[in-house]
Amino acid sequence: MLDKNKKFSCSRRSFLKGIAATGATAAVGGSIFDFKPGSFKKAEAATGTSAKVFQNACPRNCYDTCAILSTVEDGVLKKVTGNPKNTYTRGRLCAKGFSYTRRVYSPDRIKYPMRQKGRGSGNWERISWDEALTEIAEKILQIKKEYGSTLPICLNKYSGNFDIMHYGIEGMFSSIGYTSRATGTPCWPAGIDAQTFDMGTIICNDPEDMVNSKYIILWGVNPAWCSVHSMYFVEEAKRRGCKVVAIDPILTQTASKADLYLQIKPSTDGALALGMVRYILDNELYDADWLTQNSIGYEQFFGYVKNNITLEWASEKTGIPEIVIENLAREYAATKPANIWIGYGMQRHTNGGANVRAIDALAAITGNIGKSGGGAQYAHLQTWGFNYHAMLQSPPEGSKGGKDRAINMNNFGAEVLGAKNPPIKMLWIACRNPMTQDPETSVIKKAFEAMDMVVTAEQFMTPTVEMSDIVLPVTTFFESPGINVSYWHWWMNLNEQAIKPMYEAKNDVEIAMKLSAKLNELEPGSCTFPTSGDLEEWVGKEFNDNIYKQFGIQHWKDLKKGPVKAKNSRVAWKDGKFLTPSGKYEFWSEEAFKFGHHPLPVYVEEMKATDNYPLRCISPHWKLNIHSQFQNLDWMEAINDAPSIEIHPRTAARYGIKNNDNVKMYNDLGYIILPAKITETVSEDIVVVYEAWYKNRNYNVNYTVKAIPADMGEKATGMPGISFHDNFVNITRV
Ligand SMILES: Nc1nc2c(c(=O)[nH]1)N[C@H]1C(S)=C(S)[C@@H](COP(=O)(O)OP(=O)(O)OC[C@H]3O[C@@H](n4cnc5c(=O)[nH]c(N)nc54)[C@H](O)[C@@H]3O)O[C@H]1N2
Ligand SMILES: Nc1nc2c(c(=O)[nH]1)N[C@H]1C(S)=C(S)[C@@H](COP(=O)(O)OP(=O)(O)OC[C@H]3O[C@@H](n4cnc5c(=O)[nH]c(N)nc54)[C@H](O)[C@@H]3O)O[C@H]1N2
Ligand SMILES: [Mo]
Repeated sequence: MLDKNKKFSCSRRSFLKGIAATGATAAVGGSIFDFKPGSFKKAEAATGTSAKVFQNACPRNCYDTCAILSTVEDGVLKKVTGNPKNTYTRGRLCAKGFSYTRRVYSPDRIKYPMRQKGRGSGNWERISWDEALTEIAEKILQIKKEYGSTLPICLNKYSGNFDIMHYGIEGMFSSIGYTSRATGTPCWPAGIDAQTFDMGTIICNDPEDMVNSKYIILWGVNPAWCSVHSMYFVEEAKRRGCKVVAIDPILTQTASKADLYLQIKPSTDGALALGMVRYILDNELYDADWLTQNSIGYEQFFGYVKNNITLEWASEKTGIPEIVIENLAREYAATKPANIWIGYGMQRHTNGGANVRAIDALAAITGNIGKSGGGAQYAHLQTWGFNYHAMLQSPPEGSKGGKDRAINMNNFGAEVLGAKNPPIKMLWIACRNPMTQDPETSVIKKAFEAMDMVVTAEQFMTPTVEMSDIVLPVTTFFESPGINVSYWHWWMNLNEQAIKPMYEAKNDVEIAMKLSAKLNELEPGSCTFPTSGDLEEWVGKEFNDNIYKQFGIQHWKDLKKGPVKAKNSRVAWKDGKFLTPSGKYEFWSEEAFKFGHHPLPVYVEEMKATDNYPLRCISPHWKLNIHSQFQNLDWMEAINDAPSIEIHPRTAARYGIKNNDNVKMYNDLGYIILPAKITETVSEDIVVVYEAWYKNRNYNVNYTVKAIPADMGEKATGMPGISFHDNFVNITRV
């Protein structure tokens, strides 16, 4: 399924196209935690008579993809709350979600199209939509004429808005010809490939099923910040007698809620998993029946572990005492069902994929895969079988260039600068902030500087907009309709238009329509994207019978009554039918070998510190933003901590650094200066700087992060992932 679509160039497109084509979903069955939605009526009753309540859906790149109820009075968005009909969201939002009423009306919104005289100059002037579109369309046509194709035009779109309709941005690009596309994802690809080699694709249990677990390992994942609604199910499992273990180099808020916290040395998770496997083997605690019935290659895997892995070695690698590894292995193997949640944070390493394979193997040998309350949870795309009507557009007849050109999203700056025959001359940025989110910010900046034209469609004046020539104001999701599903839970939420678009803002799909009209006006036949259409009707065009069947609805408008949950299996791999070439769980994966990896889940050496750069900087996700979103709002600024660099007391003492001292963190790529926060929550060999964008603050860890690829990701997403956390630095007091 994934293989044949590998050529598709943009982020999740290969998956989505594959799912759209096959209508693929998981097998049937499953147990669901029963929630009584009593407070829903209260939410409606609380609204006055002139008030209307709308169904909305948070479209951010977040596990939780929340179902929202919004109250609108006299055309003004007054209140947002979680929709209690959704048994995952359970009537709650996160702090970011509750700030939406400010985000929509923020004085900082981009209100109308603007042109900047000199990138980075701040010298902006308001222009009309017609002027903006004319200038952009003329540039597209001029490039096509000069270079003989539209390949010099590059799209970089990713995760600012995961509404299904927003794949119309890719559609807009397909409809002008063959173009260059930022391909791959900075997010989760190494882990996807790992699970694809082991099981054939990614599928996880319904997170609501965690309540059935007796043992949960939260492995390199921080749901207390990054998936707040999941914590309810972790806590409920605990209440029912489950033990919770957290494994992370940082004592996170999640770890603080666990029964056991293991401060592992970064990038050594595979060693811990394999050490546990060794103990389980030696003590014959594995599930031999499951292995013989459902897997191939376990004999070779066991041979590898017996010959290469010792507990002593695992302990030395991970920094976790042998006795602790033994206890963990024994408890994990003996307590059924046991669930491992594998985070995205832990796979952002040069051996991240291999580490995920080792953890999968641990879950498999103990017979936990395919069980309610068990599993190796990573993600799923089983509810994404839409038509991709907005996305699937064809190039105009006679388009030159042959096919789209893939530009690695995870080395975007260098690849844009290096593109030849033809070079890249124009960028279109949507749902993205590469100037803060991508590695090697200084190289990204150079790439922007080298362009003839940069267009960014945005809501706020981000550092990426600052490096653009034209900015186009886009709507928030309250201002236009859409449809959202999650890569974690199994709900579908309709997003109704609740208020009129603010100022001159337009939805990205509407922008595509207007651009198409302008291109065809200037050169008839130059763009195949529809030039008009009703956005709500377009939502309807994303649905098909398979989706209706999966969610048990007759028509998409049924969703106006509230979110619905998929009816099919929410226990991954329950039927033991894996989507690997052999149809079994593959400890031995020929497919992995084809992609240049060892066929077995072996340990791959982690990257190590050097004399010049002796500290590893981990730059994970922050609680009060989602990447470059939310933190720019005044409401968030009011409650947020100032950004800092977190340092262990002993490390700080070694460098003569005290709390709040200004610290320069540097390597041969660049540096940043931040106040020190001395804390025992980080281990001695690391420093922590959260990835974030703060308005008007010179704070961006990615100035120091090199574009070092992760080991895996190419099979499923077209490009390897990125090792954000293999960033070696030094520090000094300034
Ligand atoms: N150092 C470091 N860097 C990282 C990471 C890390 O762990 N460490 N994590 C990485 C990960 S996992 C990810 S997913 C990426 C995320 O990086 P991005 O995909 O760039 O994500 P966001 O910053 O959430 O969104 C980008 C922009 O989309 C805009 N936007 C929102 N809605 C819309 C819309 O409807 N239309 C348009 N046109 N724009 C919209 C927002 O205002 C925002 O400025 O960052 C990566 N960067
Ligand atoms: N509040 C908030 N929520 C978010 C996001 C956000 O930015 N803010 N981003 C969303 C997105 S796009 C994503 S991808 C997810 C990310 O969700 P998570 O994966 O939960 O979050 P991260 O912060 O990327 O990483 C989780 C943990 O991995 C740890 N880690 C790093 N290296 C290692 C390692 O080698 N071994 C182990 N065991 N742990 C390691 C980090 O210390 C961190 O605590 O969250 C989503 N939700
Ligand atoms: Mo992500």
